[in-house]
Order: sequence, then structure tokens, then C-alpha cells
Amino acid sequence: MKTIIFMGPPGAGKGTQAKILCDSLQIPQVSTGDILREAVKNGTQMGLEAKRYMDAGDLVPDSVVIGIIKDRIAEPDCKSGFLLDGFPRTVQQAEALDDLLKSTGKEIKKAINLEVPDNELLQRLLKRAEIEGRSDDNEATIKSRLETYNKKTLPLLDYYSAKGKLSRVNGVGNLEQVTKLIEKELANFG
Ligand code: B4P
Repeated sequence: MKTIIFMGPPGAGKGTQAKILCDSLQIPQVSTGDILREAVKNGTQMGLEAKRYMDAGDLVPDSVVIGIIKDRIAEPDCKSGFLLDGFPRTVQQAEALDDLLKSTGKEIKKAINLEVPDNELLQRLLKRAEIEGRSDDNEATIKSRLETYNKKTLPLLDYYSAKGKLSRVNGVGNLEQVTKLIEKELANFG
């Protein structure tokens, strides 16, 4: 069962690498960021609530994203595995995920953390701002997203390390180089 988590600071390349890996592993990419942006675009109640947090560089409340994941991984395409891109982002989300999986006899096999220094992250996200115009890719919000990451998401590394599931991967380099490093970490797992 291929059950993988991609973690890392904003702009580390989670979404970029998740797409590549999901194509080759033939499992769905489950990105909470993409699901939330779609809800914002569609103007749903959940999207309207989420937008306030996203634009401020804060995390959307745990109860909202845990609900999203619960529904999404229950869909038929997730039956034989999935790659979670950007979830969990807090210890509470990780614990809820473990409980959800346990109830269906599954567990996370590998948590990949993509590591990129802050100055490079800032450059990447400012560049993306020019290309895609995402409302949370401006300098003030990026800095606040990085602070949120350090405060709320970094403790997750200890969480997965203690379970022997964490792999730290250097996210600096061209796309192919980073993909190769991730593939090496994912080799030999069922
Ligand atoms: P996400 O959508 O997860 O956004 P991200 O962290 O900015 O993206 P990512 O790391 O995937 O970067 P990408 O590959 O695009 O979250 C957005 C917001 O949603 C959060 O701030 C939060 O508010 C909310 N949210 C999402 N999940 C949540 C959760 N679980 N709980 C609570 N709130 C949640 O790469 C960035 C850029 O770098 C791209 O332009 C790319 O082209 C470039 N790039 C990638 N790899 C590169 C490389 N090797 N070299 C150079 N450039 C590279």
C-alpha cells in the first residue's frame, strides 16, 4: 500500500514533486492546498472561511482540513494508496490521520520532508507570484507562512521520526535531481 506524505515549508516543491511522483507511482495526489483553492474559486461556504486564513498566511483550522481529508481518502481512487501533499501540517492533523487510517487497517508508510533554505523559498514564491498571481504569494504573507511553518509544522518531523518513517530530502537542485532523491527514499517500500 503506497501511503506517502509530502511535507516541507511553503515553496519547497511539494506540489511540483507530488505531481511527478503520482504519475509514476499511479496513485492520486491529494493536496489540501489545491482542494482549498478550488473551494475559494467556487465561492463555497468552506472556501469563504478558508480564504481569510490563507490570505493571512495562517493555517486553515484543523477541523476543516481533517474533514476534507476524511472525505477525500474514502473515495475509491484512494483504495490502493495516495500521496498527501501539504497534509498533515500540525500534530493534531497527524494524530487524526493516524486514527482515520487505523480504522481502515492502513497506515502511513513514508513521510518525505523537502528541505530548502528560507532565502531560496522567498525567491521561488515571489517568482511564482509573477507567473500565477496567487493571493498568498506576496512578501508579507510568505514571511508569515514561513513563521507558521516553523511554529506549527516543524514539530511533525519529530512525530514521524519517532515512528521511523521520516526521510529528509534536499529540495535544492533542478526538478529531476530532487525527483531522483525522493525516488531513492521511496525505493523498496510496499
Ligand atoms: P499549499 O498549496 O500546500 O502551498 P505551498 O506550501 O506554497 O506549496 P508547495 O510547497 O507545494 O510549492 P510548489 O511545489 O508549488 O498551501 C497553501 C495554503 O493552504 C497554506 O498556506 C494554508 O493556508 C492552506 N493549507 C493547505 N494545507 C493545509 C493544512 N493541511 N492545514 C491547514 N491549512 C492548510 O513550489 C513553489 C514554487 O517553487 C513553484 O513556483 C515551483 O515552480 C518552484 N519550484 C519547485 N521546485 C523547484 C526547484 N527544485 N527549483 C526551483 N524552483 C522550484
